[in-house]
Amino acid sequence: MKSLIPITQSTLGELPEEIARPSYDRSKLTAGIMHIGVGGFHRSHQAYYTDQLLSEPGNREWGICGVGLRDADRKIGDVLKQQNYLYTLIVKHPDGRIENRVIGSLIDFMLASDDPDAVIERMASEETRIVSLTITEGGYLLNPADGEFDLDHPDVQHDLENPDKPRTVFGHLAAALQQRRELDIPAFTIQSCDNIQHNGDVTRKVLLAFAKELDPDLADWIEWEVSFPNAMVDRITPVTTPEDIEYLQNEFGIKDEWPVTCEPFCQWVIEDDFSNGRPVWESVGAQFVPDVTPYEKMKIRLLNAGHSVLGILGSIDGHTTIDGCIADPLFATYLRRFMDVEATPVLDTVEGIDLEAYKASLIERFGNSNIKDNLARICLESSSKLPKFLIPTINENLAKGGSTEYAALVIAAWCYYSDKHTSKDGVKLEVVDEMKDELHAAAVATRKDKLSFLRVEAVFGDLSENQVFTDDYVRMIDALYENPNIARLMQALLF
Ligand code: CS2
Repeated sequence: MKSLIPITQSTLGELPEEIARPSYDRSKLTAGIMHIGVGGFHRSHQAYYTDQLLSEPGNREWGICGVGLRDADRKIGDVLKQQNYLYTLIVKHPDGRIENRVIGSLIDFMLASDDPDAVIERMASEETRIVSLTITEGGYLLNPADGEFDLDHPDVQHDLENPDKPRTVFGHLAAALQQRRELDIPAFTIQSCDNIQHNGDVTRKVLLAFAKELDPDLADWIEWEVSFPNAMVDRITPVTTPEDIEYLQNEFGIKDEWPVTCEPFCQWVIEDDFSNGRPVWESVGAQFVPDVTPYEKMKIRLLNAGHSVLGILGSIDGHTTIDGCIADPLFATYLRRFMDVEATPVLDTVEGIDLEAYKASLIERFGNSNIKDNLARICLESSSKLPKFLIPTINENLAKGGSTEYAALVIAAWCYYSDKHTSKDGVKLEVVDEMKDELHAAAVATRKDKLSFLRVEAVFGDLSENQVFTDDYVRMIDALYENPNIARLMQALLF
């Protein structure tokens, strides 16, 4: 058998012709960007845009140094290092066409749990001009009930007591900014790439809350000197599977231990507010706008919430992927109805944005049968996602007398899911959620108190006190616990 070509800088020239690869000299790049949270999404999105930009003349200062904060990131760091930080982006079109491209914008990786000092020092260095983040919705340590930073979180307390040996993102950012301030080095921009409305504003609020506790002068300096541009980010990126690795081996004889697969669609809408320069990402398709609010709200309330609707209902029905749900007319119709009747009426209409076309394009993207986006990924950490994606739509509809029953069924189904950890047919569902135990206990208690799940205030706020909502919800809980045939309940709402 022919031996496989490992992906490394020195073997790029041996790759089959149809694999695109960096045309630029990577040895000349410097890392103007440090990125915390190098998962699939960062690699299919920001690193992809940046790779395209580096293919244009100039821009050499905008390479990316990845940062992992947790010991669990060690493995990815080792794989990346062994591949000289190169990896293959496998873009799968709905018609079956596949484009493969080796991405070269990542040029280094540091593991903070090994040596936080080195990470802080590099962040504090003049070369670093942007620190970007994909730390997931839960990574901002917000208390969903009041939206404030959770200063009592054990890791935050640790960082306040040991500012030189931080564990959290915010501890690292504050320590690095403190050094810059002392050395009179201009602040870097902090650029959130997470699915949170006003992700920049949220990051600012959280970092300031942390810094105020640490050193009020530093907090003042951050307030003046650091920019936190809001942004909407979008590209569906399923979890990498062994099949993705085998595909590259079998089709091209390439050994890439951590490729990433994604859809062709890609969007990045950013507020142009950078304190220390920025890449001209607009020359490779990003949009810079004065106010990103309508874009991010539209995306989070339709795409991300739509994913959660399918993820939770679909898992109970026995579906396993998003495209599998969309191929089922009941699920496709339900999703569209939720979007039209509940999500859209509480979105602002914005000139230049055609919501009808956007919704239609989402159904098409979700239906891409070459993207096997597992419902398990979608349901991961639902307790951090639903307060951002779905619950605001419910609250806003309740405030103006709008419909909430399509969403109520999702919450009732989530209670059932958290209680049983199985589909309607008893097939096990793996639950990965920081609040798994609490949600399970609250869901189990439904037998005694039908609102017990809704009373998890950290997720639902005061939703359990709204009778319009609870009437629907209790009706659905009764029906589900009597017979978990979710399709029947979806049908009853639709027709
Ligand atoms: C998904 C997102 O995490 C989720 O539940 O909705 O990861 C989604 O695929 C991306 O935001 C697409 O841009």
